[in-house]
Amino acid sequence: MSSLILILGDQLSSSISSLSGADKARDTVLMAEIVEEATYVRHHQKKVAFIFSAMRHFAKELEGEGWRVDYVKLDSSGNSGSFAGEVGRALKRHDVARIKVTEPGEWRVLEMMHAWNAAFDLPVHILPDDRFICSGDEFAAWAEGRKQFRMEYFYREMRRKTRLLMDGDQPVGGQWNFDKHNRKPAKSNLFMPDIARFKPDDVTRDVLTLVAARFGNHFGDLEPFGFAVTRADAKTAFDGFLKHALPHFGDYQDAMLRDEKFLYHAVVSPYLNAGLLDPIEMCRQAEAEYRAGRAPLNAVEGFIRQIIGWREYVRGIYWLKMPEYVTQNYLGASRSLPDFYWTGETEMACVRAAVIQTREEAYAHHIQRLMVTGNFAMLAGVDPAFVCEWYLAVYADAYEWVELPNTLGMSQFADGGLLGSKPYAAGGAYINKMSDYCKGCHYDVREKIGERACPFNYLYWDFLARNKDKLRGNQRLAPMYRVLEKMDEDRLRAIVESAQAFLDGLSSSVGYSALPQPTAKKKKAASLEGAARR
Ligand code: FAD
Ligand code: DLZ
Ligand code: SF4
Repeated sequence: MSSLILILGDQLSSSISSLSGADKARDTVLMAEIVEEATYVRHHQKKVAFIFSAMRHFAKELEGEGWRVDYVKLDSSGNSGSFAGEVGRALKRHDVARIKVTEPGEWRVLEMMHAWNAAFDLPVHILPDDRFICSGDEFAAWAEGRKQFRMEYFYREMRRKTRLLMDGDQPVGGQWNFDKHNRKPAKSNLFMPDIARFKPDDVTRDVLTLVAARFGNHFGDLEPFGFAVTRADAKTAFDGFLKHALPHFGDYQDAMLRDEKFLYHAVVSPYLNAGLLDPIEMCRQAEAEYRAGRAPLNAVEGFIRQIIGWREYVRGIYWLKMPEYVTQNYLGASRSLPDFYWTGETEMACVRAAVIQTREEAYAHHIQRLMVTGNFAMLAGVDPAFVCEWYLAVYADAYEWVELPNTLGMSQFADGGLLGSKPYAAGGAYINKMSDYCKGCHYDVREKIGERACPFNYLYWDFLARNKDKLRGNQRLAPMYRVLEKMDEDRLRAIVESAQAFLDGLSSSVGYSALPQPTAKKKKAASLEGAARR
């Protein structure tokens, strides 16, 4: 039976399940550049260029391996601009008996696919995405009966399953987690490796011209463009990380430096999430560095935990809890996203650095996302729908399955503690300890109240006071609530007034053309409608 095999822009792996068992002589692969995918949130220009260029290179690789690939460019005549439209058009070009596709990473796209059987009157085979270690069913079985989910316990299961860093049935080194050896503040005189950057070839140059013309009003700098767009170059980038950065990965995982955008991070998430790199292969390579004595256990364990622990855990939660998950707003936050998330125009040096680097690179490392932009949004009470939309649009590695639990759950506590045990809320002291941002800031991190006080300081206490009913019972926040309860009334009033004055001064005018449309609310409504229909 001949098949039309649809391969999506984040399924660029030659081992993808939709290709396994397929017949090169009979089947046709369909890949399509889709305007709806680039604009349902208005993705960063670099992200769109990365995906289109990586798709074009992957299509060529498949053709080189003997596959028949029907590739629809964004500006191909008749391109309908949607997945359903392109599948429909392809079915007129090819005489096939069924449609095959690996399950998509987003619930939104899976919903579309569920309608195709009726729309095209053909069987639609949606195959599991076996690039992940834990299937949806396996995660659901693990989650069954647990009141709270904790990544640490899930991670141990994944270690046992993959046999990574195991000595028999025991973890190498006698512990599952070496985090207490990690998380040192970085010093600016440390040697920081450069990340690999790749010169755009002709294919990428064509894509850059296209993206500039069609998506030039999206957030983000398109050039200089240095992403790897092939598996070979992505592997080169990862090999560079293993050699130069992995040994310090754990030590400086939570550090931030003004002039170092990447520190010792791998900067491979766009490649991994698009399918250019394989998670298990990466972890085995990292383990080999430890076994060969080239990287310490705390670094290698920490790295492997991010991939087989956090990455798999957030995906499990996404599929377990969608579509309701997207509507969660436990703290009832309702503020609009301040404009400086798009412009970088703020006196807060830490936020400015994170936003400007995001605009330039479509990348910020985890602690910038969590403890700077995420922390600020939560303290300020920004509606999580707007926060999620921002994170989904601006990062080259962002797809809803990974972005949503990280943003809504981990960083905004909007799921009320399902994903993590406490809100990642912190005042300026934390940022000052882990970074060198505060030295050059307009605000004074030591000041708690008043115009020059660090906004994170008064917003932190204002957040705890404002959300007392919901958070007072959280054991991990109990010491902070004891401090709050003992706080002098006048001081608390002054804190709340400082917070109010600062928040009142924020502008959320959504005032220039590069700003995405506020689709988050519509998305929420659509999700609920979809859920109600089923
Ligand atoms: P490293 O720090 O070098 O870590 C290595 C790898 O571990 C990463 O490439 C990534 O694949 C994986 N990893 C680490 N932490 C996580 C995590 N919490 N969840 C999933 N994978 C993880 N990651 C995304 O891939 N896409 C997103 O859209 C995304 N959105 C985020 C939003 C917020 C608010 C926060 C706090 C985190 C988000 N993350 C997201 C997780 C993390 O910040 C990125 O994976 C990481 O910064 C990618 O950079 P890196 O490759 O240098 O990672
Ligand atoms: C993110 C993205 C973009 C910008 N463009 C395309 C595209 O043109 N064609 C395509 O197949 N995929 C694209 N993607 C990735 C999809 O949005 C992604 O496959 C779904 O969100 C499911 O994870
Ligand atoms: Fe950020 Fe406050 Fe430090 Fe300024 S003083 S960089 S706002 S933490």
